[in-house]
Amino acid sequence: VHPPPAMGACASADESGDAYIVEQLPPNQLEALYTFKLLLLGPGESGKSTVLKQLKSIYNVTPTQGEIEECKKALHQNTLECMKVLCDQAVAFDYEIEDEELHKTAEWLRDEDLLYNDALITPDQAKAISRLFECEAIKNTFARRDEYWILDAVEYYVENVSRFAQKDFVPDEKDMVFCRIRTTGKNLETKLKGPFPGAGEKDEPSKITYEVVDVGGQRNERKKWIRMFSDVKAIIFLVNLAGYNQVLYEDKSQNRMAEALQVFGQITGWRDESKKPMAKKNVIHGVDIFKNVPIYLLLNKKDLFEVMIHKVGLEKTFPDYKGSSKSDQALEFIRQKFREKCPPGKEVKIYDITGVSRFDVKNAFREIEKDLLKKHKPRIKDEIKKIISEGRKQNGAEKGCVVS
Ligand SMILES: Nc1nc2c(ncn2[C@@H]2O[C@H](COP(=O)(O)OP(=O)(O)O)[C@@H](O)[C@H]2O)c(=O)[nH]1
Ligand SMILES: [Mg+2]
Repeated sequence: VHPPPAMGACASADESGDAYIVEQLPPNQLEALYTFKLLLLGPGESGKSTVLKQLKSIYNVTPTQGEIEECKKALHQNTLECMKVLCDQAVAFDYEIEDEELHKTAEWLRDEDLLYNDALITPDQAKAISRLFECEAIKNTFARRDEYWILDAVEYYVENVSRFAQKDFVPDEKDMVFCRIRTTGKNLETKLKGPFPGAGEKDEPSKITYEVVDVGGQRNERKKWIRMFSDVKAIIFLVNLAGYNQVLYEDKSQNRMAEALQVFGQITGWRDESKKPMAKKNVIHGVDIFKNVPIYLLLNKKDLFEVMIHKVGLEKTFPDYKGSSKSDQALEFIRQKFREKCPPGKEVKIYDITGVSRFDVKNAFREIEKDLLKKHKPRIKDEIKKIISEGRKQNGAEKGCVVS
């Protein structure tokens, strides 16, 4: 519903008349046209929630008291969970913890109920955890982290555990980024509003809005993705680069990058032509809805990847890799693997980032924004024209003048 254009508008059906009427569009209507619903997709732990946290910080959405409290609890739980995994795994690897005190700490951490009672770590427990992390058995276990599942931020949690355990501890921005809360159940839609990029033309609003949907990534959450598909203006697909050397949380026998490639192929609508009848069954129904939706691929956790690639070659997961252990060569190989999971004609823009770095997320998002505007502008301009012409007709009818 638009206000009637100002007097004389029905006489000026030329370009300048359009611009004139555009200025009469209420700002909220123009802003609504420049509202983009973005879907964050990717397997569990690829970094969707981390990227969203960074975007919130970039768009000055301050965390609520509830979120800060939730983060505090999560940091304690994350630390305990990591330590529990390490202690269990040390036993599985037959690494003996000789020191009696440390052994006791390890037994406490291995208790099945540890993660169910939401207990916060005390300062004494924090000290014990730090000591335990430094002992031979746990060090050796940690060195073999590619053989079992563990959260990626282990070191951050252990390094900061004594701070977390302080009575008056309040998580800072970095803690907020590093805490890991599994996204389950409801999908989290976040509104981000910022200044419109660039100089701003007559038919552009002063603000641009993003509605970012962060969905659960684990296998059991993926069925819900399909319901989020309507009205999506872009998909941001996250992949954990370090996943070439890691296994899944929900299936310890599955390599994380293999899983990411498969899910990515489902989203782009790629079909394995060599297995036509089979492939159809495996495809999430409805991905064709994404045919015209731009997909941006964020290869995340570059920090971990760059360290890892010097220790474990890409050929471990991709026997066809013939390149060196240089990270840019390996990275290009991975990019190519993902490009190959796009159906012919589907272009995907790829950025590699360290999601825990605000700077990286900001830069990548600026590029995405630029591209998104370029892609959607023709459609938005058409919609504006439609609104104007309807406004004219309405105005003409009201005034009794005929507009061609
Ligand atoms: N080292 C490192 N850790 C990251 C990066 N991005 C995310 N993480 C960690 O990976 C874990 C999973 O991230 P999260 O955003 O919750 O993944 P989601 O399941 O896709 O939402 C968290 O512990 C993050 O702190 C990164 O770029 N580097
Ligand atoms: Mg999440």
